[in-house]
Amino acid sequence: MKNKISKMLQSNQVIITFFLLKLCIYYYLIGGSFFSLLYLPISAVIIIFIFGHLSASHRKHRSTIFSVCYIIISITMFADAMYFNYYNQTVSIAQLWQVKNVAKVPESFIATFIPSSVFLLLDVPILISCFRRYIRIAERRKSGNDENKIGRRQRYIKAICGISLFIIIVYNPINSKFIAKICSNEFFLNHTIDIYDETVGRIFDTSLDKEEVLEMMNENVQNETKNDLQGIAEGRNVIMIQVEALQNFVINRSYNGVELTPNINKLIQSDSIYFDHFYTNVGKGNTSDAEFSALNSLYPSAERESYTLYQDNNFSGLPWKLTDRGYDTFAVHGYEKEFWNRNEAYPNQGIQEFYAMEDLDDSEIIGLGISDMSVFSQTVDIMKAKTGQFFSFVVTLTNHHPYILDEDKCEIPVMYNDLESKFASYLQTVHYTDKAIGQFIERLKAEGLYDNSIIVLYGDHHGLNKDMDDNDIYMSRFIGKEYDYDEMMKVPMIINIPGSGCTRTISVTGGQIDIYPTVANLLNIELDDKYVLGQDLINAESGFVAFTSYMLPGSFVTDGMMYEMPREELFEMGRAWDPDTGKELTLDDRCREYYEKAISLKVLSEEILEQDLIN
Ligand code: GP9
Ligand code: MN
Repeated sequence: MKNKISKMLQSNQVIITFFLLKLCIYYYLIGGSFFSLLYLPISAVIIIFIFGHLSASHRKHRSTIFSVCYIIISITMFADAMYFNYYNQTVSIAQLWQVKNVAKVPESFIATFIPSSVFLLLDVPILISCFRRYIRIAERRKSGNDENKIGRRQRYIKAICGISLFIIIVYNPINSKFIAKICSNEFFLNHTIDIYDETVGRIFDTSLDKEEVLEMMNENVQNETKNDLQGIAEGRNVIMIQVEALQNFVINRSYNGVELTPNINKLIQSDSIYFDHFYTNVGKGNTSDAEFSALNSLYPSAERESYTLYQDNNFSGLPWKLTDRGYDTFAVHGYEKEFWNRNEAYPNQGIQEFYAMEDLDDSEIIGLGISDMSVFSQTVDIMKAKTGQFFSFVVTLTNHHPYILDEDKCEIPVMYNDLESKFASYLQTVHYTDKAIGQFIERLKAEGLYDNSIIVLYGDHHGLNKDMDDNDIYMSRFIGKEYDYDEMMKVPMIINIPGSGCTRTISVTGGQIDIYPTVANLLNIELDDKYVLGQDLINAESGFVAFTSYMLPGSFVTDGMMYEMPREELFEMGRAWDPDTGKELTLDDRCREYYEKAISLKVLSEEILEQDLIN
């Protein structure tokens, strides 16, 4: 028996079977579709080709070379599976930086982990030892017979042919959409292209010239001519609150008889403009990208956090405009200064002071950092010390994945069906954050800081990923329709102007990209900068938001239509639907135009940032 097993482990069939099994698991974990059936044999051929070449070679260190290759392949597959679970995309070498950030949020990392992805690593020691045995036996068989010249030549010819074919496919000289689709999905082709793009490709990147950028701006950015509510809040303090993972579905809703966000709801009811078709447009820098977009009206990079990529760029967004008008500008966040590179990025964003965990009283910690209640209370103390007008930017944290809250603070009675779910934990932390916001507003009133301010409050991104933690099941039950991107990407935006008598709901489509121009109109700030990609939503007749993360570039939402770009990156294979009713829409010319606009806006923002065009 022992002998049999040992023999089996020395055969190349076993090694190949392991390869195939691993590929099946891999393609399943990265959203296996009908097309995976096509990618799988291609990956199998490539992996068998590498294995075959190495085993036939007479190189001294071939076992070591194979081991290193196989470890790299396996780790990349594992990273892809994890990353796909969160972002709906495979990983790029541009995101190697994320390892550092992930290490700082271990609870979120563990909560994102899919147990079956372990299978992508488990076979590594077995397979490496199989390969070593296989080589040893093969060597013994040859016993001293050096590879002859013909054999070697044949092996080299095969290798050259294989590599050439691979390069031709990657290069795709006939520009075939079918090949392009394979290249963006098949493991080896996808990662080779990514490595090329991020290294050599960057050197040869041809950028648009300034005139072309401006022309694209004219074609793709809406220009409003009306001036409703212009200057209604001129000269007031600006209190901007970016709420961690606040989704729109909790607004004006009760759960098991308890109002989820009573304080935000109360705020909406008087002197507030509530934007109920408002979406997150973050890139890979999540929270920090929501900040970046809201402050500058630019789309963040689709690759990594813009706060690092463009930390030294020139900006002229909202904090700068207010600085020019004599405001004190400061940000408060209950986590480490250097997370998302905020400490380096804020000065060029026009934020003069940054109060982070290191500067604040950190005696009350919940989850990742200082509790929202404590952060808000300390923010009021900072405001009180200001003698002139201020712009305060508070970024909350308690409602952060995986939504951990001490039992004595959990006030939502969870129904039997939702027990132990991430959905229920989320409701608890949302309710807590809402309470903290309520206390903050009361405190502002008590300190005489409320009446002469405007409050801009919005969510940064989703809290419940539709593809994780069975969120789709719990959410679909709660919202009474299929939990799709239209609800996942929707966050609330509220602008409260105390004493204005202005209470309304605006349903035109908008996103974080529109915050700066919308607030600028209320404060009577002229948008003299050329590079503003959003629009004032109060005076807008229609709206548009492009997505780059969670939904692939090319995806968008506009009034009455949402479109999801498929992984195959072919417009025709995407899907469009009415974000309100869920009704499927045809992929007509209008939809294609919007898809092209979404791509143009992404390119435009990249050009503005890469070329540092803002003065
Ligand atoms: C940490 C906070 C959370 O500083 O911004 O970031 P997120 O994980 O949501 O991007
Ligand atoms: Mn966040």
